[in-house]
Amino acid sequence: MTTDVTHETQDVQDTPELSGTPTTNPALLDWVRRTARLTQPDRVVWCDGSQEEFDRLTAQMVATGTLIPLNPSKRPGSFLARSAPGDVARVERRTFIASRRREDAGPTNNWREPDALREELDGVFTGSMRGRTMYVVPFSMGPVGGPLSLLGVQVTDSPYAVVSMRTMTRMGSEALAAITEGTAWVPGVHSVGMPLVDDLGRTRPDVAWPCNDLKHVAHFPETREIWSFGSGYGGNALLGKKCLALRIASAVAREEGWLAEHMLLVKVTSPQQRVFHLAAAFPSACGKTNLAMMRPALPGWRVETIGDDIAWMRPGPDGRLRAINPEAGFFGVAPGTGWSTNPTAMEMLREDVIFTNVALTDDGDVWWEGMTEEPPAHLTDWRGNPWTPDSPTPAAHPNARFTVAATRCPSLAAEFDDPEGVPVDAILFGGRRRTTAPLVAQAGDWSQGVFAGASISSERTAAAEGAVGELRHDPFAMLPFTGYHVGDHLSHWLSMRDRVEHLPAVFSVNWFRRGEDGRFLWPGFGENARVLEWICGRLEGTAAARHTPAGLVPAPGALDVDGLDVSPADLAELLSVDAAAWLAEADQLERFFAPFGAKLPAEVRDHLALLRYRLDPPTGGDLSV
Ligand code: GTP
Ligand code: SPV
Ligand code: MN
Repeated sequence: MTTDVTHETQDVQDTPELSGTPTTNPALLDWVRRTARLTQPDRVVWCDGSQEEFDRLTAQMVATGTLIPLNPSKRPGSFLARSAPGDVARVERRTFIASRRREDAGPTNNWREPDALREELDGVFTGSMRGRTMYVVPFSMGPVGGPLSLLGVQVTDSPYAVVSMRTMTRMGSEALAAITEGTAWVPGVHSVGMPLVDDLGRTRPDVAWPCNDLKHVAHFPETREIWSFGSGYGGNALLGKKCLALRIASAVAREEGWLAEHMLLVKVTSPQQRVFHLAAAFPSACGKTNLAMMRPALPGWRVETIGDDIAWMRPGPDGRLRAINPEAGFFGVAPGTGWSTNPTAMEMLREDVIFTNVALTDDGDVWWEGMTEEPPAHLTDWRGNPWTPDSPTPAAHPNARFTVAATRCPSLAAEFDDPEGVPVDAILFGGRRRTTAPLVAQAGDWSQGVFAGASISSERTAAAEGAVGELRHDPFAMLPFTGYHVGDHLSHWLSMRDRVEHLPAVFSVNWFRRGEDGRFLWPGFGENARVLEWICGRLEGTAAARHTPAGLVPAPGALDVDGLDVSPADLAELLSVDAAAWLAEADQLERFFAPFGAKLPAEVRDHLALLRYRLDPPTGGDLSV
C-alpha cells in the first residue's frame, strides 16, 4: 500500500487543492474539500489505519485526558474512556431518516424533509470543527473488495472515533485504494459539535469528552449519506456500524434484493461434526454477543463466532442465503460479562481493548457489575468518582462497552474473513420477555417466520435513551435501524421466498422468562446450547416437536435438560403458550400494526388472524390448522 503518502497532514489553507493526498479520486477530494470548508478545521489528516497512527492518536488522547492508559501488567495495550454523562447511548429521538416522501420512512422512524434537514445540518456543522483536526477515515464494511462488501469514508473531529473505527471496520489505506474514481462509497460526516474557536475567534479549552447537548444522527437513504452531530458515543459516532451497515445498507439491500440485519452470526458444530450456520436477531443488549461467543454446556458441541451484531445476507448462486459479518470488531456490553457467563469474551478482553464507561480499579484495571461476584472494596466509577459497594449507583454505566478487534476473539471462526459468506441454515428471533414468549418455538414456514420477526417485542435496555424495562415492539430487532418503511421491511422479508431456493428455518427464542418471584426460569448463557441442540435437531429432522398456537415447541423429553437445575414446573412454564397472554399479545400487535396501513402485508395480517383462531377456536374448530 501507499504508506509513504498516508497520514498526510494539511493546513486548511491548502484544502482547496488538497495537494499530496493519498487519493486522486476527484469525487472524494471534492467532498473532503467541501466538508472542510463547511466545518473549518485547523487541519486535515488522512488516516492509513497503521499501528503507528493508532499509537500516535492514543498517546495524544492520553495527553488530553480522553483516554486513561490501563496498567500494562493487568490489561496490556488497553485504555479507559469516560464519556460525558449526557452522551452514553444511542439517541433514538434524534435519529432521522430523510426521504423525499414521508411514507418512505414510515411510522416508526423520525422522518425529516431532506432539504429542510440539510439546511439545519448546514447550520450546526458550520465551523463545528474550528480549532480541531478533521480526520478522513476510509473504511470497508466486509472484506475489502468482497462481493458482499460496501465502502465508506467518515470524516470526524474525534480521534476516539478514528481509533474505534480502526478496530470496528477494515479501515485505512487498503480501503482508500479500493475507492477509485467511479466506485460507489458512502460519505459520513461526523462532528462532536464542540468547536474550540467561536464565531468571534475566541478560543476555549478542550475537555476530555467533547460533545454537544444538541444531537443529530441523520441519514439520507436516497443519496446514501450520513451526517452525525453532537455525540462521540458508539452507534452515534462510529458511522460504519448502525448508520451505514444497518440504516443505509437496509435501504440499499431492499433495492438490490438482499438483507442487512441486526443479527449475530455463528457456526455451530454438533458432536457428529455436522456444521450449521445460525443468524439471530435480538434487540440491543438482549444477548447477541453472548450467544455469538457461547461456550456450550453440552459436551461435544462447538460454537464459533462470525459476527455479534450485524449480518448482511444475500441470495447465493447455490440457492442458499449467504451471510457475512460486515464488521471487523466487537463493540460489546461490558456489564454482565464475566467468567461464569461469557468466558470467551473475558479471554478476548485481556489486551488491546478500549473500554468506555466502565469502572477503574485502584491498581489500574477495569471492573463492571457482573464481572466478579464480589465487587472490589474500592473503585473509581464511570464518572470518575470514588465508589464502594455501598454506593447507591452502579460503578459502570449500564451501557458501558468494550471495543476490541474480532481477531482477538478466541472462538472466531475461520469463515469470519470469507468474502463469500456462509450459508444460513436457521434464523432466530428473540427478545427480553419476562412473560408470554416461550423458551423456543419454530415457525411452520417462511411466512410464519416473517410474522415471528415482525412480532418481536422486548423490554427496553440501556443501549438507547429511554425508560429501561418498558415493553416495546421491535420488529426484526430493527426498530431503530431500518432505513425505510417498516411495512416495506416486512414485505421485503417475505419476498426473499422468491429469491432464495433453500430458505433457512425460523425459530423464536427467549432466554429471559421469569417466575412470579422474579428469578430467571432458564439459566441461559452456555446452557442455551440445549436450545441450539433442539434447533439443529429440527434441521436434521431428528428432534420432536409439539404444536402450539405460537409455533412448534419441544415435545416432552425432546429438550435435553440432563443435569440441569430446572424444575419440571419451571420447564413446563418455559415451554407453555398461555392463551390469555397470547390473545392480549395479539391485541397489542394489532395496535402496533395499525399505523402501517396499506403497507402491512396481507400475509402478516392473516397470520395475526390465524394466531387468534388457534388461541380461541370457534367450537369444533380444527386446532391443527
Ligand atoms: P448490543 O451490543 O447492544 O446489540 O447487545 P447484545 O444483543 O449483543 O447483548 P449482550 O450479549 O451484550 O447481552 C446484554 C446483556 O444481557 C448482558 O448483561 C448479558 O449478560 C445478558 N445476557 C446475555 N445472554 C443472556 C442469557 O442467556 N440469560 C440472561 N439471563 N442474560 C443474558
Ligand atoms: C446497539 O445498541 O444495538 C449496539 C450499540 O450495538 S451501538 O453501536 O451504540 O448502537
Ligand atoms: Mn446492536
